[in-house]
Amino acid sequence: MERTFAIIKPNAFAAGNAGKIIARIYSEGFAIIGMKKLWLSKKEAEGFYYVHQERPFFGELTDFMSSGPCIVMVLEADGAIKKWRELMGATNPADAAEGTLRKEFGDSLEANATHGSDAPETAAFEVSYFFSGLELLA
Ligand code: 3AN
Repeated sequence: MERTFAIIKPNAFAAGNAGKIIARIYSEGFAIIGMKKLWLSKKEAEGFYYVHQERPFFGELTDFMSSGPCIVMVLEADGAIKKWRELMGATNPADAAEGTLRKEFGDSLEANATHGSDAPETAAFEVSYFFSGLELLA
């Protein structure tokens, strides 16, 4: 079993789509072993996205991620990292395949509804940024 880190981003939460996304996570066979609702501060969003700090969109991305509540989760499944990225779809909702979460719930490249770790090392960092071991209930 593998773990990955996921976010239901502020646009999807504000639009009332968190329930539909969570239902889809279960129907696709993931276990949700950690979950909480948070409103990130700008500083917390900057810390989470520090790998993108040199990118031109860093300021806008961290403004957006701290613009309202989101839901952070730890998902578990066989091959969870790749499986969750496939369910999310392409980063830009305009390029995302039919049936993916970003196609259905994404509004723009920035407000693309969901986040998912891209590799085991980033999953380990991202899980530990938001959750302690005690909060992960397998
Ligand atoms: P992914 O989340 O699919 O791994 P990354 O790691 O390339 O994509 O980008 C991190 C986040 O930054 C994305 N989720 C997206 O919302 C945002 N982002 C990526 N490229 C841009 C861009 N050109 N303009 C604004 N936001 C962007």
